[in-house]
Amino acid sequence: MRIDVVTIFPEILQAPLRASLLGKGIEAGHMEVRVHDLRAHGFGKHRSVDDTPYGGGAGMVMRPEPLFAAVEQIEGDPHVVLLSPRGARLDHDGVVRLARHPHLVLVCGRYEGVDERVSEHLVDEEISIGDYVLSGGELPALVLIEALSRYVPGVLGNEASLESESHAAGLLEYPQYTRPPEFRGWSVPEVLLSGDHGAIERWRKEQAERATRARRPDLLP
Ligand code: JBZ
Repeated sequence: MRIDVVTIFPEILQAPLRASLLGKGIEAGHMEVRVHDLRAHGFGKHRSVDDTPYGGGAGMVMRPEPLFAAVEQIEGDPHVVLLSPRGARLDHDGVVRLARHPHLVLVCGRYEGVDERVSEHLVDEEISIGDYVLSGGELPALVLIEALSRYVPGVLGNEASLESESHAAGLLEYPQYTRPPEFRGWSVPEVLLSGDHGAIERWRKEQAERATRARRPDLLP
């Protein structure tokens, strides 16, 4: 899978893309991520990429020309995604669907938004990671890249652990414990120390259903 990111803040993306499992997957060549500085296509001494909104109003709007130039200089036939608060909310099914595209371009919005001609004629779809206010699409792009990386063979490392995870299975995870068996008087549930794998499996299923009912009833069938 190949991902190109277009942003005025490449430095927000760089360190997270090098770290952790994701960084290793990229380093190993399972996934290719390139970050493009939108200001390379900006106007004037300050390489400006924004301007005041027609019709008036507060804030600035991203001009179309730098965004079209940045995306159109990327070779291939990518699926172009704009990270935007006006986008469809990202969920597990959305990640799986986007992961089927071999080549994505992620365009990070900034300022008060992007010129509507970008949405209409450059971008294939708009995605939001959730209903809270952010300053730009860079962190959402990272969230999407990490979520996508789990569906790229080789990046996760442990393919078997994918399917059992929450959201993939439609339930929250059961509670996990590790050593010590007692901490400040709080004990690990006896069944987990019993060695009875059937009983452990039943307990975990029951706990996953209980947690989902209490915390995320919207996930239940
Ligand atoms: C996003 C103007 O740039 C923005 C601002 C907020 C924002 C995004 C881009 S993407 N929020 C989200 O995923 O919710």
